[in-house]
Amino acid sequence: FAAIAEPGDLEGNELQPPLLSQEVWAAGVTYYRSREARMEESEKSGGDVFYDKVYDADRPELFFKGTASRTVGHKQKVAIRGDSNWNVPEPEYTLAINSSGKIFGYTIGNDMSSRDIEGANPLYLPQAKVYRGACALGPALVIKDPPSPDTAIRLEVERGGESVFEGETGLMQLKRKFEDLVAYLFRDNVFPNGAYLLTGAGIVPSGGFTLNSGDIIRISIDGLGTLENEVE
Ligand code: DO4
Ligand code: MG
Repeated sequence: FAAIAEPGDLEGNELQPPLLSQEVWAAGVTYYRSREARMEESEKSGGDVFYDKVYDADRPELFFKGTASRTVGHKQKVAIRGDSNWNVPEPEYTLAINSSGKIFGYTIGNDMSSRDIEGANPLYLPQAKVYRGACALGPALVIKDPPSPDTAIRLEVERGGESVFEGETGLMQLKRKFEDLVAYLFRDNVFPNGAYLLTGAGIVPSGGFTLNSGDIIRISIDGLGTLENEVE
């Protein structure tokens, strides 16, 4: 993998994820759009109230997302679960954190999610989120100053040469501070090899959209480049 100051030239090539033995974690419902989408998908199961509450709570939602064996890099294939019919990519600004809890770099994360599984019951969240090929990181670990609030995050899904989904958000919409998310993650916990933390999705495609095999997902973030993955 690559650890660089400026992404760019590397993006034409397939790359390993910038990950060895770190755990990958993710924050949830950190943008209003995610709160809205999760409340809709879980209304029937009665789970909507939990998403509403966590959006305003002091304690954020943090969940385990994966390990190197479940994570792919730039131009490698992400997967959708065989037992799910509603799958979306989630474009997330991602923090590289050392074993002392210091943020030292940034990358792009794709928090692939099976929305019918998480919507059926919030207790199914680990199954909706953690499976082989559920996470993509890259194209590179970028060592740089913290991003400015006007940083844009863009998602595009291409199918058969045509764009079938496009969305844009920005770090300005992120409700929580990076440092607060990291402080909660490290509370009474240990990460001897450091960790990655995806900071949540501000773009969630609406109900009618699901990924298909062969779709190309592109996530572009100012200063971090473009992470591209085909769906297996
Ligand atoms: O609680 C469900 C998942 C939330 C999430 O992954 C996000 O908001 O990005
Ligand atoms: Mg997410």
